[in-house]
Amino acid sequence: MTVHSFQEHFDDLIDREVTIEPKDWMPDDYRKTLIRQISQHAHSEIVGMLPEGNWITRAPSLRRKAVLLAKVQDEAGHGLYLYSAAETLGVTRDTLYDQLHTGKAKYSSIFNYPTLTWADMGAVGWLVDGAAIMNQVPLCRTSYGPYARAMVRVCKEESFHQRQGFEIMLTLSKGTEIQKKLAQDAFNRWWWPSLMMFGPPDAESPHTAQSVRWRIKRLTNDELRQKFVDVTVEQAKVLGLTVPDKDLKWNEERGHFDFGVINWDEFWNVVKGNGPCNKQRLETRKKAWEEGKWVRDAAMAHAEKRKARKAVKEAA
Ligand code: BYC
Repeated sequence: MTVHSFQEHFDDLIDREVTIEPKDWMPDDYRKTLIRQISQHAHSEIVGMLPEGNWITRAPSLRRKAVLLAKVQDEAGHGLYLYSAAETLGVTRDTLYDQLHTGKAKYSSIFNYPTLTWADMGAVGWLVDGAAIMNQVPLCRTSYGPYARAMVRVCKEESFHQRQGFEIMLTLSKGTEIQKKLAQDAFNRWWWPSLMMFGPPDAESPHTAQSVRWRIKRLTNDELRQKFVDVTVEQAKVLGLTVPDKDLKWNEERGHFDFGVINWDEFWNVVKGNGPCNKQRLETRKKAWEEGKWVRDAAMAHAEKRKARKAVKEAA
């Protein structure tokens, strides 16, 4: 086949919604876009463990502690599936870790905000995992097979995460006046950063149009953000909490909620590394990597020993 016919075959698979697999020919830019998105997604899962990990020792009951521990552990698992999916595109895990630890790679802006009270565990589960599911359910049909398959399991677990967050918010909002205040305060602080998670407006998103054409993204940033607002506003009513947006209004004609202007300067400032916790997150991540070196070395030495023992046995 000529490059031209490889390209035609690839386009045909995309048009017919046949997944692209690791050994299939793919345009360089498609591969690069996937490595960028999947690795950023993996880094987000790993850094996303930090704001919640911070609360494991301070959870208000043994049940809450066990649930939070399980959730944070799931996130480690999601990161690992995603790094594996990225590796199928020819990049090594060491390269990806290096990009994260040297600050070259991006991860979701949301994890650069602090978790100040227990109610933040509710708000993170409800809003951050809620936004994550909204973004990730369509990715179960993304055009690259290993990414799509990883997303199926991730979404099942995210759905449990979202419900545990909602349940914390429900308990607090039906509790004492102080608990209700904590829930509203957490909602006020996490609402806008959650809307930013979907990325810049479509008109200012350099990658959306091409990614939609390649069926990597099935919906645009603005479409997903709108779906999230519509669903979450109704959930806030159940909780009896007020959405911190004076411009929020049902628009009969559009059949959607209109909402206020997002502070995109804040978003870009956080993405560029100047959010409230960027430095702390990266330092914590690097420290964990350095302090975990002996575990990695021991695992490698063990694997080498087993390999050598097997070789001796086979030779005998
Ligand atoms: N934060 O052209 P655009 C989770 C960057 S983990 C930081 O729209 P794209 C969870 C973007 O990378 C949540 N940067 O890009 C874990 C690009 O910069 P580069 C993570 C952002 O890729 C633990 C530039 O802005 N989810 O759920 O078409 C606990 C222009 O943007 C952000 C995923 O990663 C942001 N929020 O669309 C709880 C999902 N937004 O790369 C929960 C998979 C944009 O050119 N990713 N940027 O330097 C995606 O769906 C897409 O990559 C995005 C962005 C919608 C995020």
